[in-house]
Amino acid sequence: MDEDVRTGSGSWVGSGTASGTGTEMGLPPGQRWVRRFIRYSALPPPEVDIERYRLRVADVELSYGELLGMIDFRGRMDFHCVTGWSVAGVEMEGITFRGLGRIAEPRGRYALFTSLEGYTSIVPIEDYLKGILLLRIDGRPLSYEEGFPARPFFEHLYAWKSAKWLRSIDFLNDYVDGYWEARGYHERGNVWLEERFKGSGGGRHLARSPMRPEVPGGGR
Ligand SMILES: Nc1nc2c(c(=O)[nH]1)N[C@H]1C(S)=C(S)[C@@H](COP(=O)(O)O)O[C@H]1N2
Ligand SMILES: [Mo]
Repeated sequence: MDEDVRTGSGSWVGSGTASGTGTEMGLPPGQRWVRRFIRYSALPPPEVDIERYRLRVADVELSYGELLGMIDFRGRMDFHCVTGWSVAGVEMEGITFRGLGRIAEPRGRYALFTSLEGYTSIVPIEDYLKGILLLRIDGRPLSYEEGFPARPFFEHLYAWKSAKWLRSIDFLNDYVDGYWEARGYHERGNVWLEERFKGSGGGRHLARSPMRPEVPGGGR
């Protein structure tokens, strides 16, 4: 696997229909494969009213139906949590951020993601352009626990960047911390470069408990 692909600049983005890489990518340093996701929610999960839902991308608002109509990516990708667990070859469908750029052009140096309940994450714009707006997993819509209706996803970045229950995307010239970045995690979070914590030194994982099974509103 060449270095280009490992840093996430594989050819799948932009071609619209390209394939994900699944386990061919191998396991990034310091990770271990697990079979099941651990569902996290750092903040109390939100209510989701899909009829009223609009994703705001800069100054463009898109309904869930409009988003589904824009899907241009389907493939398998690996999912890596910074705490060390990875899930291989998840079948994902969504909208490439390159494709979405035709409707809401990315400007600035960073993309900031804000979730319905207030969780945030941030990625540099070069990384943004390698990702997708994830809408479907395993051939069906995201479940509520998976962040329905939408979340960004970047195979080459740790999964805390993948903000569930996404409400908006803003393009910024100046860096701001998201939820975990404010707690010491890295500005970019590349899994192949092990960008777990800010600075080179280290840092420690903070406790995060799995999402409680009972969820308010029940989604949908
Ligand atoms: N809104 C929201 N999104 C979030 C989080 C969160 O706490 N709230 N946790 C992040 C972290 S640390 C990980 S590893 C993944 C976990 O995704 P999962 O809950 O679908 O397994 O979601 C990310 N997105
Ligand atoms: Mo995570």
